[in-house]
Amino acid sequence: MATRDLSDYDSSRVPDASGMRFGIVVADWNSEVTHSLLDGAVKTLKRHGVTDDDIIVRHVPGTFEITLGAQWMAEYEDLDGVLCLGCVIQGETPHFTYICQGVTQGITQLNLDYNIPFIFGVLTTLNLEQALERAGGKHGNKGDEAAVTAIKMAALQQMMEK
Ligand code: DLZ
Repeated sequence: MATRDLSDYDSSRVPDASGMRFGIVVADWNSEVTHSLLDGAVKTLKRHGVTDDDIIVRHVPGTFEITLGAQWMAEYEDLDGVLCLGCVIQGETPHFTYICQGVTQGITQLNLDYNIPFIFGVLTTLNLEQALERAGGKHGNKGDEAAVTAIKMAALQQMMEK
């Protein structure tokens, strides 16, 4: 299997994010993984110009709760986008499938209902090892990718609004 860092990106092609304001909703289930995603997302937002004051972090118990947490973010904060971070690891029951379907459909619906981007930064893996590899391990950090995607989408909206 390839060991490519999936988070590789050309930082010169990421728009300047100074003045942008983002919410991050992070699930605390599998926190060893999700808190690394959070660290990556915050560092990447700051690297591109977002200030600490413009990064609002809220924790929810599990990935299933991300959708409502993200909706509350959009309702109660003035934001350019919301990053949704979670990690669902396949177990022995179909629970995995239901949580993945719920959060995928939930975040998709939020993107259509609100006029800001909601970024899907949820790992869905077969085991903990695969998750850790994508949360600061050999495959990069999905939190970094979520941050870059959020900035690009917010910049696109600003450009189209003009
Ligand atoms: C219940 C559950 C299970 C089995 N697995 C995960 C998981 O791998 N990742 C995750 O983020 N959350 C999991 N949860 C919790 C659900 O997301 C949710 O918090 C509960 O079902 C309560 O609604």
